[in-house]
Amino acid sequence: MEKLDLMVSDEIKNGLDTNILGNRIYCYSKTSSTNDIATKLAQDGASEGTIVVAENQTKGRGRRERRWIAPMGTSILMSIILRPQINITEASILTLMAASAVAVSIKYVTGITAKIKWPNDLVIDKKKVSGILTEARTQGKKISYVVLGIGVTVNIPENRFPDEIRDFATSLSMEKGETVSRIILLQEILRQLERRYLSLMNRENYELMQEWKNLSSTIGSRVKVVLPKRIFHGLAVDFDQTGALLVRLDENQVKRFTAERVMHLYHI
Ligand code: BT5
Repeated sequence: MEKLDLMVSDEIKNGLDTNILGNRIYCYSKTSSTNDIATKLAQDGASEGTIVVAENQTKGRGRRERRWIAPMGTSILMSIILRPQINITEASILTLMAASAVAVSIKYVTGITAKIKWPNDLVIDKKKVSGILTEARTQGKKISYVVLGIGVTVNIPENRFPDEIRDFATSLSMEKGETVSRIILLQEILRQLERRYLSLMNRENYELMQEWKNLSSTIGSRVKVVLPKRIFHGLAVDFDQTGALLVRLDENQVKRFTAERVMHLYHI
């Protein structure tokens, strides 16, 4: 019989060779949102690298309080506490770093190519398979902690795919045609993330940005950028060093968009 892939602390620790990420692991079969639990832990002084993992969330969320949907036991639902020595203006680089780490891990574990759709989605042939939610608490201009929330849809078969997301989402098992080990993928994500996090703390931002650009599906795409009160169309041409998107508008002027201002980005 196939071994059940349960997200329990002992399984996650078994063979995990990271130094920081996963040094404390909290696992829940059901919780509100792993980001909420991690935020509470961070406020109470939890150390960098503490992670919170759940099989099910009753209030799983994305940006702007949008819902994150993940049937019980199907996904990686994880939040990681970081205490980086960077300014708040640099916080969005953490999202990019996490997106690269997840894309590289998916490739390594499954062989599947996932691309990064700016700012925080991972897509396989335009269908979303993962989303990242970065939430930071600041003290002055400095960050006191960051909670990096990562959702990856791993094992949902076609016939169990929730109707709400069926048209634009996919799972790794659907793409691969077989079940994928969530534990192995989660461990790889922690490994890849730690490597990039240490590089970032060593100020090796340039390499991270290059990698991220190479993994991006947004650069070179025609895009529709939806802000709260305006919509822009153009060609996504580049990112700047803060991770903001540069779009050559149809009127030919280049406009810079930050993730905080953009409600939706469509590749058209
Ligand atoms: C995100 O937001 O993509 C970030 C998602 C982060 C989820 C993780 S799970 C662990 C941690 N704890 C949490 O509570 N959250 C984090 P955003 O870019 O706003 O995208 C949200 C949109 O993605 C929704 O409005 C849906 O359209 C779509 N969506 C929801 N569930 C999805 C799924 N399983 N697969 C693909 N798309 C989904």
